[in-house]
Amino acid sequence: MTKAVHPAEPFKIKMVEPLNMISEEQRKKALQEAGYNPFLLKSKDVYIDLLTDSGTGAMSDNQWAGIMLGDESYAGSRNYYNICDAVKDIFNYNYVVPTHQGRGAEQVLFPLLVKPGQYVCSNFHFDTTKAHVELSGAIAKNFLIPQATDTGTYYDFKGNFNIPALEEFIEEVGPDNVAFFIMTVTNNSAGGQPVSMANMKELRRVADKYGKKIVIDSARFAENAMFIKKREAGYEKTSIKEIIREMYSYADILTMSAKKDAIVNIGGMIAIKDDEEIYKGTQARCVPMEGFATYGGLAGRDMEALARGLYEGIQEEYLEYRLGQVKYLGDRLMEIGVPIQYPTGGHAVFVDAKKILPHIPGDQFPAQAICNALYLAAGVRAVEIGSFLLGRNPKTGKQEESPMELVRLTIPRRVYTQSHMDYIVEGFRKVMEQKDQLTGFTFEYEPPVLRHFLARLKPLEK
Ligand code: P61
Repeated sequence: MTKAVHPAEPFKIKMVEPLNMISEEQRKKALQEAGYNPFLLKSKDVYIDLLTDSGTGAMSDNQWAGIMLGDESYAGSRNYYNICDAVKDIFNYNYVVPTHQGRGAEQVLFPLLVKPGQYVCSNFHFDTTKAHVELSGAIAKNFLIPQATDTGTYYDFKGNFNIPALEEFIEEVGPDNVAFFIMTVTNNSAGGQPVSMANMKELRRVADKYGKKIVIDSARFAENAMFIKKREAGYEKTSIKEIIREMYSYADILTMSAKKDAIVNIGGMIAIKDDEEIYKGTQARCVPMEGFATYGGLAGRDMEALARGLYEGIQEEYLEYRLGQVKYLGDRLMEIGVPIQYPTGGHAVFVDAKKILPHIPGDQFPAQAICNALYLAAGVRAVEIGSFLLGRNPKTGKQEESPMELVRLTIPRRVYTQSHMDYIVEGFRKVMEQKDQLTGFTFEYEPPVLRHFLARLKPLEK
């Protein structure tokens, strides 16, 4: 194993936000009051916040300057056209409908693409995506590759769509029962793992064979492009923008939570390559749900920050630092014996809780047990990506079996430094010392949809 190296930041810090550390006694109380669910903690009680990389990034001086140029016209704001220009330039897509965030794009778009009872097929639906597929009356089906769940073994593109399994499934249920394909880049639930260009091309072949559309769930499109540049033969010298243009040439539509790779605190969009009918449909649905079709729930100033963020998020120097910081944390955790999804993904280190706590079964949420222990030990807030997040089968009400039980240490963009990463590692060292004493959790309150946001838990006896 090579020694972990933290990359130098390609920026300097002009504004700071103080952090607060409460005592261990106070953390115990805070966690109890939060029903052992880190989503219900108050952020003032968190020292380092790794809950998500969504909307938590630091905007640049250039983006803040753009905020002052917000055109708050109800219709036809110039900032909307700046997004359209950026999207045309970066993705080569012709039509844009802004939305307040990623799930806004999903709720506007999906009902236009499905008939009730059809399947939507993905390399992996993130939870809001799955929820909106189901709300539109369809069934979400995931096609991970086997390497994705073998956390300890290196594979370049663990995020790939399992194409042979997809084709077999289509033949089995019949093409008419499949609505469309959604490719998530990077594959968040598999560990922020990238999808290769070859895999995208292959999905296009299958889509053409059956006459299906491809949507790219684009939250982390730039990180995915950087992985292609670093790992896929033939792309070493290709610019990130050219890689992105090729990725999107194989798809038809994108939905985006711009709160990730476009480095804004709020925002999202649907963009469409050239299908005017779908564009008109999304515009019409956007109006009652998100807002007029040239602002979609965003202020003009938010749209300007987004247009500028799209360019900042694809800078190669920045992406080198970004992936390097996440790798540093992963390497350091491995040095102290923490099993992780290897190699590290783009936005987070995913710790394999199944391996650390083999005594806690999936339906008692082992990864949640580690999140809670980490908060108590160090004031670090992580998030469970496993059975707790996955939820129940909507038909049978049974807990779905999660292929992995992961603790996600999600790194906000341009926010934390090497010392913070080192501090997180020390927190984990403490958790590893107590691992055999940790117990599972059960529900005290379980909401019917996207339960993990608001659920309350209680610890089980040993
Ligand atoms: C995240 F705990 N992700 O990873 P919106 N697609 C993809 C996402 O990662 C994603 C969305 C669509 C979040 C925020 C989050 O249960 C949770 O802008 C690949 O959040 O609406 C969001 O984009 C939706 C965290 C979402 C959660 C749901 O942290």
